[in-house]
Amino acid sequence: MYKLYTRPGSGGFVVEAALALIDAPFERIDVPKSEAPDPAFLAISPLNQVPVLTLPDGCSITESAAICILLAERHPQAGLAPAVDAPARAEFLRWMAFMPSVLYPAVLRFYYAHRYTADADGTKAVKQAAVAELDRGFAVVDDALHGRDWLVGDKMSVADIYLVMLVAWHPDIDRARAAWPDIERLWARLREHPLMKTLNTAHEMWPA
Ligand SMILES: N[C@@H](CCC(=O)N[C@@H](CS)C(=O)NCC(=O)O)C(=O)O
Repeated sequence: MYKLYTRPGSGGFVVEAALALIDAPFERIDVPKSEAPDPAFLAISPLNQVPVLTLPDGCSITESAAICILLAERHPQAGLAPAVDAPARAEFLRWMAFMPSVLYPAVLRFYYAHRYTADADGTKAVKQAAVAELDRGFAVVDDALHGRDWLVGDKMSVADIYLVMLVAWHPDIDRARAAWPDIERLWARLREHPLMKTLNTAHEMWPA
C-alpha cells in the first residue's frame, strides 16, 4: 500500500488527487510543521518537506512532480497523463518540469522569504521579486491555455491539478483570477470537480 506524508494545504494536495484518481488505497500521515523535525521523517525527506510518497516496495520519494509522473506511469489506466508514446506526452513533461522549477520555487520564496536573504530587512524585496516571478510564469501558462480546455491534450491530466494547486497559492488570488482568464477558466472547471471539492474541504486551497 502507498503511504503519503502530507499536510493540509501543501503540495500533498496534487498527490492525494492522483492517488484518488487511480483509486489506490493509501495511508495518510500528517506531518506537523516543525523546526525540530522527526529524524525518521528526515531520513526520507532530508529537506523536511512534504509530500513524500512511500511506495508499496518501501522506497520513499520526495518531489511532487516526480511522484505524480511515477503514479501516472504505474497506473496508466487512470489517464493521469498521456501515454509515453502519445504526441501530448511532450507537453505533459514540459509542464511537469516547468511548474515545479519555475512556479513552485517562486511560491516558496514568497512564503519562506527569510530563507532567501541574509539581510534581516530583506524579506520584503524577496517577496516582491517572488511575486514578479510568479506573474511571469503564470502568464506563460495562461498564454499556452488560450483556446484550449486543458493544459495537455484534450482531457484533464494531473498537470491541470498541479497548476490549480499552484495558482491557489498565489498571494493575491483576486488579481490572479483577473490577470489570467484562461487559468481561471480551467480552475473554475476544477472547482466544480467532485474530487477537488472533497479534497478542498480538507486542504482549504480556495474558498468553497
Ligand atoms: N520541491 C518540493 C517542494 C516541497 C515543499 O516545499 N513543500 C512544502 C509544503 S508545500 C514544505 O514542506 N515546506 C516546509 C519547509 O520547507 O520547511 C516538491 O515539489 O515536492
